[in-house]
Amino acid sequence: LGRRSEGDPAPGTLEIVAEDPDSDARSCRLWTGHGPVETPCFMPVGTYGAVKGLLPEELRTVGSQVVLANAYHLTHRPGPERVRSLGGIHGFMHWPGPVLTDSGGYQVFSLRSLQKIDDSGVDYRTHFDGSKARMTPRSVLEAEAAIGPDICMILDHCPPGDADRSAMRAAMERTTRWAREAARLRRDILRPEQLCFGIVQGGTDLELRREHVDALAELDFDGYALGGLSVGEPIPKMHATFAAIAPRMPKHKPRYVMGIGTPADLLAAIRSGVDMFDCVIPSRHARNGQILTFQGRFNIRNGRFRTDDRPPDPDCACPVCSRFSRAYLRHLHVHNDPLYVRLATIHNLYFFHQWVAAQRQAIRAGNYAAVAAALDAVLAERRH
Ligand code: PRF
Ligand code: ZN
Repeated sequence: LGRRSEGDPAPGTLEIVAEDPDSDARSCRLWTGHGPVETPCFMPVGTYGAVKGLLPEELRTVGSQVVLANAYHLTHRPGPERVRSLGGIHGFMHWPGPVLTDSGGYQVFSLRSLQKIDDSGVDYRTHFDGSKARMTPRSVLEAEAAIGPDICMILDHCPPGDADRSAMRAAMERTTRWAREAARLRRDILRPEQLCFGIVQGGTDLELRREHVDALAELDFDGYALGGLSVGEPIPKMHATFAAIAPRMPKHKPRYVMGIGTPADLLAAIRSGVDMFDCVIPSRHARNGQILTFQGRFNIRNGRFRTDDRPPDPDCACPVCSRFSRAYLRHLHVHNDPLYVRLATIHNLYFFHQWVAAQRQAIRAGNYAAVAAALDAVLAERRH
């Protein structure tokens, strides 16, 4: 893991391994500076350079290939130059595989932090101590150059899901101007093996989205993300946006939907030809007591688990389900033992990776229609 070998394709190379004949689903291999990524791929969230509570080898065990960190958080704590001097993000967190950093374009547009926005960047107040700061397309790339991820997201403007059309258009056009600036600067600022992805905005307005995909495609990024989804819009509209827009994104570049989603969202996105995802659901739900399984979701605090000696998910082969009972997890949770969070996070991440791996294998084996229908049935039977 994480080693580039002589003869590996150049970072940024996307091999399309298989395409499903009945949908837009596809399975690819993306080459990075720290080895290949098999897609579709779910990326756990490690905002500050750690997936809360887990060791790097535990991330491998649950099936993580790429870890997501956030350049915004790392810029404020402990600082990009500090990360650089401590071995870059890979050395700092001792994770040998690929890392992707988000730009923070999402965090600073939350109502609490946004101060002032113009065509060259955004003024905001940090959520750490309320101090003033400024983020520009250049400052984001400079932070990412120091932090050292394999995949760098550029600065974008993510408006709220209920913004009106003119606000959506303004955010989209500003994102395009920032993307032009990032495209112009990236070769001077990033290392050659660092990939740089553009971010498509436009809400659930398909006309805006199409226009934005076409505008960003001209800038020849190494991959393209759909941002601005799962920000309060109705779920069917989000799924319709995947279906209409993902197939229109450059075919020979990776496609990434940011901050998505539930198992149902992942199924809808994969069917539409999306390759990459990240979401806090498996790790955050774990901390809140929510266990995700192929039989649905439950809260481990429920008294009915007091005497339940079955594993969290009888169909799961993870290191938690092969050893521990629901009653034990509940006991740890009730007593606030930190082991509970570790066990629940390991299981939930394993489940998410299995949910995606089952689809990846099916696309490659040529039986995606059947497997996707079976997963649809799982979702219909029990609420996720
Ligand atoms: N932009 C960026 N990061 C993000 C988003 C976005 O729109 C989202 C929206 N779901 C999550 N993370 N830069
Ligand atoms: Zn399990």
